[in-house]
Amino acid sequence: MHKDFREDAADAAARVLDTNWTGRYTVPATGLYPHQWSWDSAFVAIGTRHRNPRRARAELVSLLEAQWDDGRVPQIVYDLDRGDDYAPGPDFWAGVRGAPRPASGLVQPPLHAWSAWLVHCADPAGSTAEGFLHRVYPRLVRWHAYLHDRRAGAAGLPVIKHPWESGTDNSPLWDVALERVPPRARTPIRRPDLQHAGTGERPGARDYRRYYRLAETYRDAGCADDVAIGFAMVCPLFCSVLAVAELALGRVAATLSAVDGGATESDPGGHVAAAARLVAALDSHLWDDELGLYVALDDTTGEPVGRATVNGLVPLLLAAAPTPALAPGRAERLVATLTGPGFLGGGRYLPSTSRLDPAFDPALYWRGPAWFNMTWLLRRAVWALGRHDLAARLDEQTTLAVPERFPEYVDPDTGAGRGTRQFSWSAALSLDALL
Ligand code: 2M8
Repeated sequence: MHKDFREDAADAAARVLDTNWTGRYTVPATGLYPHQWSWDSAFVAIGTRHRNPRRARAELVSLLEAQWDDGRVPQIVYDLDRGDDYAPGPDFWAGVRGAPRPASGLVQPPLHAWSAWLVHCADPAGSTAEGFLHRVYPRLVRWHAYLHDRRAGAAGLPVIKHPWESGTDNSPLWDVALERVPPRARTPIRRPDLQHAGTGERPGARDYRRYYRLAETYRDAGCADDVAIGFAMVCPLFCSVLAVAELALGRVAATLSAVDGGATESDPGGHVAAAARLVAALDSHLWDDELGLYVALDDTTGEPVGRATVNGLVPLLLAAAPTPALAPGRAERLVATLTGPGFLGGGRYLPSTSRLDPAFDPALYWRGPAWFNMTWLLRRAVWALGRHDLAARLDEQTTLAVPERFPEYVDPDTGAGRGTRQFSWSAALSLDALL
């Protein structure tokens, strides 16, 4: 990419992030998503750290201040002034105990420790002066403990209780389990989202009835995790991100021990051991040899979900980690799948669902379009493996960001923007890729 183009694009990305910054956190998009979202903030901080590390730290601190008593970090932290602009809103979750702020009872992929480590590394002096790692470390430990302890499934991997928790809401990975959920909810369903994105680009009414029903059932059980609500899935993206986050937390712990001579109770080895356990369980339970990637597992039935999605490629992030690494041969197979006809070999950009899957739809949200966060995750993985050719190929999506006005996602063949525009993580991760 030409230097002037890079600088202009980085400036444009930074402007999106400035516009979406509320003073405490960054909304994913001003119209469609007017509150704070959990993994969006983690991605946003990764981009913001380059231009404004103090704000990147504030982004993560504000999210972690909404952590529940039981350790969970909520999917959404609501802005009460915008209560009706997104559904379900704060009223839906009101009355559930344990949340210090109005928030959803669900969670999202645990990228935060990794983000915190990257944010610290961008400005170690400012971070140390603010005591950033000291502030976030205990909260991140409790967050991971919540997932390991309260969300433990039969395979020794954490389960998600709702498709929203995967971050990939209508991925085909959840279709069969979702079919078992009655498509009826007591709460009237409102769809303010459809004022900001086309109906063909958002989950449909059938999905929403089940999303509400599940969320209602979980809420009515007090968001207790020992109550079966009819949906408990193990997601390869969620689990591998947790393993990467544990490795990052190990680095945070080692840094804290070094600066204060062990005064902070931190346990670098424990985090690496937790990551190793996750990787071993992922390798034993989620690998699909026919598809050549990792799949989801239905914790209720014990059945694997043999669908090829980008979620199943994300464990490639663990292939180059010094310890623990994936089982022998897996990295090569994942790269072959990534470059094969279902993904990069079949079209220009990285689709969220394999082009060979019967549900593939280039316009429909997580069932085909190319997302900037998935491309960023895979780019990190192939770069770490020394596959700079593939990293350059994945970088091609970044060139779409400015002309398409930082879209939520793009058509994986034409690159045409889809969903909402001026979307924060598309801007943040483009900024990260451009600098
Ligand atoms: C989408 O999810 C929300 C529910 O959390 C929705 O569809 O309304 C997903 O793309 C999710 O990954 C993302 O965090 C969220 C906000 O950008 O939007």
